[in-house]
Amino acid sequence: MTYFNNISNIKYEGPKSNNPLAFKFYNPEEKVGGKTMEEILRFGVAYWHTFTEDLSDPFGAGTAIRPWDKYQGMDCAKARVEAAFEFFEKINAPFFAFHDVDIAPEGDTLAESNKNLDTIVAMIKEYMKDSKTKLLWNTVNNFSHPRFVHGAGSSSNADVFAYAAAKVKKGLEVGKELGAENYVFWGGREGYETLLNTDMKLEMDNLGRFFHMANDYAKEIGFDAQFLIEPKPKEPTSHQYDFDVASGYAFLQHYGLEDVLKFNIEANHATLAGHTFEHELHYARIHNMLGSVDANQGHPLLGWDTDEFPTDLHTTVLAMYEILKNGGLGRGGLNFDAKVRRGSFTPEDLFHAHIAGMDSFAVGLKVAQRLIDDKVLENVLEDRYKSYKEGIGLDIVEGKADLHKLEEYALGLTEIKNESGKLESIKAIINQYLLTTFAAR
Ligand code: XUL
Ligand code: CO
Repeated sequence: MTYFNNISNIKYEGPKSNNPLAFKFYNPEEKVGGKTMEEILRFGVAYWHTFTEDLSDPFGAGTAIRPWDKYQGMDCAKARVEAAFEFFEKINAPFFAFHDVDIAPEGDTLAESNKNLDTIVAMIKEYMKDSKTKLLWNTVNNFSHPRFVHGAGSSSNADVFAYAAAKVKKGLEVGKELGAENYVFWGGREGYETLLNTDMKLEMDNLGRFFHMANDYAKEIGFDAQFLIEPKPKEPTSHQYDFDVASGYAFLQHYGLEDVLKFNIEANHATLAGHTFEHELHYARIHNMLGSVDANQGHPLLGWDTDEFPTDLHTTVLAMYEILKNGGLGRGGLNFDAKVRRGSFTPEDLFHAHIAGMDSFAVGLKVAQRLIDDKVLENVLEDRYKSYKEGIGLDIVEGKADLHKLEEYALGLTEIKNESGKLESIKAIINQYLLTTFAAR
């Protein structure tokens, strides 16, 4: 059975193409800085937004027209797998990602849920044999069901902790079975609403224990995926324990987990935390903790996780700059944790959305590579911090200065001269690179 009958494989046609069902900038085979775009960008399709999401919002019912929705229960889950692999091939996706409940319905008991999962995982495994699309990561949904009302690994109820742990155990087995490159932990409800009824220390300690147990079990079964933690400051809880990369890193260090997990950084989570996407990528990169990316964007006027497909080119340039400076994403990728808008309800919109996102990151990649080749931002930093290359600055960075020495130096200063940070000039140069990279083509 096929589901996207009026759509053929999406091809690269170049910037002059008028075909909405073609890539204008993403040319998978094109080399940028020695590697193909496909190798660098490692795009992933998010199962939940593309095949499970019905596009409902708090004020209205779902609008999505999905040909597989004529089926129910396990039949629908099976139809989704067929549709997913047709979509992966047509959009030419190297990767996909899912939560347990995206691929198989939960049963009345854990054993029944696991049985449903086994059936669908076996089917996915069969489809993967004839597909180039690999599993970027899987995870388990330990936040939607009412049992997780007080959290999962940080729940006040030990039975829920146990249930959540059992779901992760199964998730790790599923990841191993399907050869997942990574395993993600997004702490959907790992936080709290109010300190009036919360033992924060116990909850955080338990969360630390939860990650160690998962790591021990992954080792036990020989599942060697990279573990990733995905920070988000709020939503659904008002205080999430992994607020952003900085607080997440402190948490990992405190619980001896800094060698166990890296970060899966989501653009919209970064902006919800009051950071830019590039801030979060940069913070992870300079600590060698950048693992993977959930590629989306928020709405500048809305204060919640709108999960839009990424189209802001300025942001994709700065994101790809960080990723290239990181030496790529390793086993990670750019997973479109993004959904079409409620008004974009046709199956075809799923293609338009992915094309827009893939093209936007392809532009970002090419512009960022040019910025790096021309050392544009490296020269800015070199010049701005030159005072640390000699004299008292060099003494400071080499640890040869103490407060006595610095006081003596400061007393001898007759004037302190600062130089311009040239911010407007730098922004104009980035615009120039953005506009000229494709101008001649
Ligand atoms: C929620 C979110 C999740 C994680 C996986 O904001 O980003 O979809 O990516 O659980
Ligand atoms: Co995400």
